[in-house]
Amino acid sequence: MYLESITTPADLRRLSMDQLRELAEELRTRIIEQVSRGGGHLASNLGVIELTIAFHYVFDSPRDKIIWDVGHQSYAHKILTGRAAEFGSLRRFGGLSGFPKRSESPHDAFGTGHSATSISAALGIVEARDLKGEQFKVVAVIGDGALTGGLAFEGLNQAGHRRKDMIVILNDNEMSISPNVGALSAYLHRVLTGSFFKKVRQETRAILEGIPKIGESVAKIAHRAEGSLKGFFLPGGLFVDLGFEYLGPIDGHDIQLLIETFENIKQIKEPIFLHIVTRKGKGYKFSEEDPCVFHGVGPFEVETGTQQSAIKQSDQPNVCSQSWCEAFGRMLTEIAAQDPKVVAITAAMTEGTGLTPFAEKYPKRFYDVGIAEQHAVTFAAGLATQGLRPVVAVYSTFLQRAYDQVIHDVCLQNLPVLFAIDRAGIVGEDGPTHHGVFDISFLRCVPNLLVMAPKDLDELKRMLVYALKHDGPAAIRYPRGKMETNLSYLFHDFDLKKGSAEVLTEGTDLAIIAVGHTVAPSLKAAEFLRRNGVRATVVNARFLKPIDADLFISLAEKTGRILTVEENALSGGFGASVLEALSVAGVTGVATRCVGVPDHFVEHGSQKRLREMYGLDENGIYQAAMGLIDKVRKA
Ligand SMILES: Cc1ncc(C[n+]2csc(CCOP(=O)(O)OP(=O)(O)O)c2C)c(N)n1
Repeated sequence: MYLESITTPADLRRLSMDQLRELAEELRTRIIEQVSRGGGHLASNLGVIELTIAFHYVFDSPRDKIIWDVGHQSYAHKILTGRAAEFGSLRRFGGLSGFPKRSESPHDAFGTGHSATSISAALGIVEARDLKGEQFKVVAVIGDGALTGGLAFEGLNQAGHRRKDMIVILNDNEMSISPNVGALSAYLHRVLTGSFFKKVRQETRAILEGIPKIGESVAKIAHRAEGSLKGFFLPGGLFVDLGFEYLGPIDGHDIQLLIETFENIKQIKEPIFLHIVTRKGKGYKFSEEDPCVFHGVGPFEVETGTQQSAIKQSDQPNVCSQSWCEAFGRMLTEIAAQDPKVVAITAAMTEGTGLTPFAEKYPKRFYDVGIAEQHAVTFAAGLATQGLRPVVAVYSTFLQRAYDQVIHDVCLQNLPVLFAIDRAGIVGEDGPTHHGVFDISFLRCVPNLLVMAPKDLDELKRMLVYALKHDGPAAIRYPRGKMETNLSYLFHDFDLKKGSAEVLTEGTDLAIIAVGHTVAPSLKAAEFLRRNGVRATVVNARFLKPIDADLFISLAEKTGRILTVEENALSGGFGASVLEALSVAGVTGVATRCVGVPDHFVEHGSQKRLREMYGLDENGIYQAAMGLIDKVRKA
């Protein structure tokens, strides 16, 4: 057992090569055990264990900096940098984050969670280092999936031009979450498989070994000549042309080779692009066989690879059997059968957004554009100009990437693009980089855009049909997970009318206006209130833009108390829009309270726990309502 003896990266240097290999296996076992208990990103972490050991063996973190792109593969890094004892708290509330986090450790040089940021961040650190006259190495580690993001190329573009001392390691496993797609991926594949490449490389070496040394080492001349030959003949030349010294591809599971390569490139003070090849899910049968399923997993049984979420739903009678995203994917596939103009777009999240059935049934009408949300949105705008009905299925947090495209390319031209915004609200263990708590605020100020939130799956279907007939852009937001309460017992007034809300229960003491899935806990809170003699009107907002201002104003006048509930930032959120409407209408003397996310980043933890913390569950809503009643009684 070597793991216990490693409290800082320097401890690695006391181990022999064989011991480092054993350590790699210990790390694998530790990570598999932990993820099997608490869920997390398994396959990506198993693929970079040797890379992580070699980095910390050769470089001197935290002086030297490693920037993990996305950061979902930083578990071994966390364990080797003094966090082994806390590793059991990974992704739990108050425990270690599942991503690098600057406040967690000086070894986490840059906070990540979204793709394609590593090269830009690394270059910023490099420029600051040089301006300040400091000496250290900076290494960005980026996957072939993350490299499909435009931001990565913006970083490469400037880094190659600046010709600074920095290292970019491409961790190429030919997988994004699902198999990587696009011309760049095909290009990297040619680099890996091209026997032509290997042959020319060997011949170049052989020729250049005969050239006498003139100042520069033969190896360096060979390397340069090889680079320029590559520019002529070989695919690896792309990175050379961008101003990098390209090295590789090398085996990313060979610790000795990695250590030797790192020792060598550490000496070079130019931009280096090192291409390593790894296997996603390496060392665990089930994740090697299905790295996509084991990319991000819930708890599972180590012996069989079976996930606990596969447990029968019938054990939980009040929970709908389908998650929001699965339901969305099924519904869109049904709608597409009626309307050939409907096309679907994802930015590398086919499975996550529930689009697998659509992709299987309509492969020609389905586009996985890579991790490229900005492109996805403008591409959709282009499709819409030609009379198609594009649906961009995207997580709320990743839509943040494409905000200008939403405004400038879609809404300004009033193009009928539908944004299916998944994981809206609190997402749980992935934490602050992934909570979708800003979309209402950043979308409701955009002209032409309709914004909707369904209270249940039936309404989701209605909204999809409605939005796909609407002559302009629309967004529908829905949460992560399954519906917690089955609302099918409710009467559904299914004629969606632009900007009109739905009154579910009537009472004269206060009005609770709830957004989307917060309708269910609001109805439960209203039941508790009734038991305490308080009669509440519960309204399903349905439209977050335009809102049903007339209804809300009349309820304010009738009840004198308005409570809004949303899983979004309170700043600029739905509640704020209701307060604006009351103010514009000159309604006075109304007690108001908005439940939502206050002005800070929500940490990681289970959805249940975080919802409790922010008063977004039935008890919290009940307490907020009682507070409003008491406040006015006392006043
Ligand atoms: C902007 C953005 N869009 C989507 C995601 C979701 N996501 C997380 S990891 C990942 C795939 C990353 O693939 P790669 O960089 O090759 O790393 P690997 O997991 O294969 O090691 C995606 C799409 C994200 N983190 N950020």
